[in-house]
Amino acid sequence: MSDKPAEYTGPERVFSGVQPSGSLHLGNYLGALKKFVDLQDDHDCVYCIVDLHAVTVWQEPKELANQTRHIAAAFLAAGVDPAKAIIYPQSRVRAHTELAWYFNCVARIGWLNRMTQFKDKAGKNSEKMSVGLYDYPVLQAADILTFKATHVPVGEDQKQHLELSRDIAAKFNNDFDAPGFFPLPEPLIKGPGARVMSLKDGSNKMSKSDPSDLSRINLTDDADLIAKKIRKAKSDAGVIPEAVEELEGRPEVSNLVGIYAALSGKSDADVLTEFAGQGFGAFKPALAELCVEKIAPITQLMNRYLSDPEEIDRILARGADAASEIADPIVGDVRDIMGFWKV
Ligand code: AQP
Repeated sequence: MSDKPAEYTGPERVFSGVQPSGSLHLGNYLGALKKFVDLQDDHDCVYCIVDLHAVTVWQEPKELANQTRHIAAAFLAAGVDPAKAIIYPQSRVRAHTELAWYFNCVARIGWLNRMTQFKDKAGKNSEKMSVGLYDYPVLQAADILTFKATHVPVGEDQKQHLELSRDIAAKFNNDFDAPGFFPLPEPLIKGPGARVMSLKDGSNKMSKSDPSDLSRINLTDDADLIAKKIRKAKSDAGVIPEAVEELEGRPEVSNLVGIYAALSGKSDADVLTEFAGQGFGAFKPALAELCVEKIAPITQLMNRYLSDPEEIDRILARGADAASEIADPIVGDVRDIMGFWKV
């Protein structure tokens, strides 16, 4: 019998990432950023701007560094505090790509073939997509496990990728007789805002890459634009129902109620009690007002941070050093476990 512990017994750590692939929207804020802030006081947190993931689709080289600063500004404006959490760009920490290669040799092609996000993003053009887009979930597993992160706050759309990270961790531990070396990371998905849907189609998630800007509320939108987008959001001819069960079959209404609930910190049921029987002519202005109240201070702060890019760069460089200090020894241990030559 092995004397190694069968399960991971190391410290807990939180890791998550956001791509610098466009302006952040309300879904990114509620599904990720807001959770990042809630966790930073009593957890060891690492928050990464995943620029290596962003380049799985074309990114304009002249824009990429600024997009990274933009996401850093959004983190800071949303309340992520670099004194409490590590914030850094993924491309500055080499451990991500090195571990991703080792994991490429652990993960099975059949596992990746089942990933629905690749199918959604590639559509009928999968043959023309980059190999990186296909391999994205393996890099994501490396992102998480290069810190031995135990908890990953993400939106609902990332659930399947997190399951793959767990499978890769378990197979690595098993194949290399290293029980408990990697933790099996737990997704932190539950809670309001885990799945914010498009304002134009309640069956699609709100997304940066949706061609219609009216489908999302960007963290950079001003009050007038937010009000316009909510006014034009798809709803239906009915009124706000009394009970949560009555939202069934009304995806757009359910989404608007969910957004109100997530932003106000109330439950869906409480929002329904407040607005039951009212039409969208009354509900939408209330929702627009709440959105502006919550988003405008973040936008203002983001602009303030963006006016001092050198300060953002200092924060990111310090974060990258701190991240490497944790990640490099873990990847060094992986090399030893796999038996690579060393002097
Ligand atoms: N609609 C959403 N509701 C809740 N959470 C969401 N997230 C994304 N969309 C929603 C969460 O935001 C975090 C960062 O996401 P990302 O930028 O790394 O990539 P993504 O999930 O691919 O976001 P987008 O907007 O859909 O980008 P594109 O269009 O480029 O693919 C993640 O935790 C994600 O779950």
